Amino acid sequence: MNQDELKQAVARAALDHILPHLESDMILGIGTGSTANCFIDALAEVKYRFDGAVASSEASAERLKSHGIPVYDLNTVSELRFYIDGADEANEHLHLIKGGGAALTREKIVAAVAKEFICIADESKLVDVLGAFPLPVEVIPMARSHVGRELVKLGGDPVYREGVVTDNGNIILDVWNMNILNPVEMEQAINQITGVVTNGLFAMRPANALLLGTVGGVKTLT
Ligand code: ABF
Repeated sequence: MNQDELKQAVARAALDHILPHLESDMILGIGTGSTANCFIDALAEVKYRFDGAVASSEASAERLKSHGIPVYDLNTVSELRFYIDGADEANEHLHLIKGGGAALTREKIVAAVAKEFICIADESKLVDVLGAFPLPVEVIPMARSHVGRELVKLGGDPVYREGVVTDNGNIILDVWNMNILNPVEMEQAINQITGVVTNGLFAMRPANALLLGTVGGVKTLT
């Protein structure tokens, strides 16, 4: 199986996971990225079995709409039973690094609302220690240099992601060389820096289930 096939397999497994719970008035939280795209395409097959979705990015909203799936503003929705999204790295505690696609803030908001966060990824994303993937941090543009200096004090090497403006009008710093042994503490420490909007560590609110596409089949970690 190649990586695309693993993504499709894991997307299909996530659909199987939620299928028995779908209800006609249910709204789903849907993430961003190539694995989430596989899930959106699979979800289209059962679009009459739920009401619609909240998307974590404009790109995913467009993809959902192209399949005829209604997209709602999160402020009009009181409950999300499921949030299905990918990740850039995951550990066995279901702590994640997300935000390679620059949608981390909206992803974190949707994850905060959702009852159950199902993370879908191919097995290459599972690591012992988070941080080989550069940690994305969304920053208010005028705070870029200040936040960069503070991230250096935390042990990282921040790099400005050139040419990228988030859906919220902010910039991204990618922090290299972080060996994240305590993800909850690191998430909190970065959040404390003035000018940081969000960081891509999902440890205070980890995934509830991690579905991993492997050559031997889909493995579920909870
Ligand atoms: C989003 O998409 C992100 O948080 C993460 O950056 C990325 C994973 O993308 P892919 O599924 O394409 O590897 O979920």
